[in-house]
Amino acid sequence: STDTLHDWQRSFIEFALEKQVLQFGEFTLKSGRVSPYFFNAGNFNDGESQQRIGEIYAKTLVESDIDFDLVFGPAYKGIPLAASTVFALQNSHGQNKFFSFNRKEAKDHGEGGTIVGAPLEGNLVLVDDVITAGTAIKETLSLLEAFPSASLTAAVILIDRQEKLADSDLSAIQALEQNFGLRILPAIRLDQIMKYLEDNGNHKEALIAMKNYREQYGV
Ligand code: OMP
Repeated sequence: STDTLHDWQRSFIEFALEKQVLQFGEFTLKSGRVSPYFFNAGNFNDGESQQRIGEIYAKTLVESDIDFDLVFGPAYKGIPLAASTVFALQNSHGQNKFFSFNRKEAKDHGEGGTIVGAPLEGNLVLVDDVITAGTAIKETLSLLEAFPSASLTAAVILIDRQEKLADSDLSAIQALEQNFGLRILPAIRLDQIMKYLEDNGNHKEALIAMKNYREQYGV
């Protein structure tokens, strides 16, 4: 619920601030909305970051009890995420899972095909960084239509921005769950980040801007 913030979530938010993954300012999103904060997972650019986010994806999956065989990382940003996730699943949970990812450009020589890694079959989960309107996840869903023996059961993401879609009162997550029967598992939600900032007392101006933003676009 809104007010619970686990220690690991607090410590992850602190780490995201330290790595300048979580940034405050003025950012134009893919959706066109101008946001007072941005989560740039590309700044998770070292070994410690990969270890920590891999652990978070793995923990979120293990605690969800979702049954899956393969972790799919959509190109480009999902590729290291999938690798870190399967590493953490093996290393910390003794669960050996497959992983694969797509190429953005199809290859017509060598091994061919658009998928690298394990074949896309069975129950798979996808890993991605942030959800705003769900556009990135929908793109992956349509890519997976070419693989009828693969069934996508869930998507794990680091941050749920908890935004309303432009044309409805549903959040991106609610719409994906209703329209595609897809479970979306966020490690951390915007309301939890705001709770952290509230408790912490730093970034007061950013918090005010985030409250306004959330009033306008939030669910
Ligand atoms: P949707 O595809 O609309 O769900 O937006 C999520 C994507 O937007 C992410 O995968 C990023 O490419 C980008 N993004 C961020 O990385 N961080 C943010 O805080 C916000 C966005 C965004 O543009 O909405």
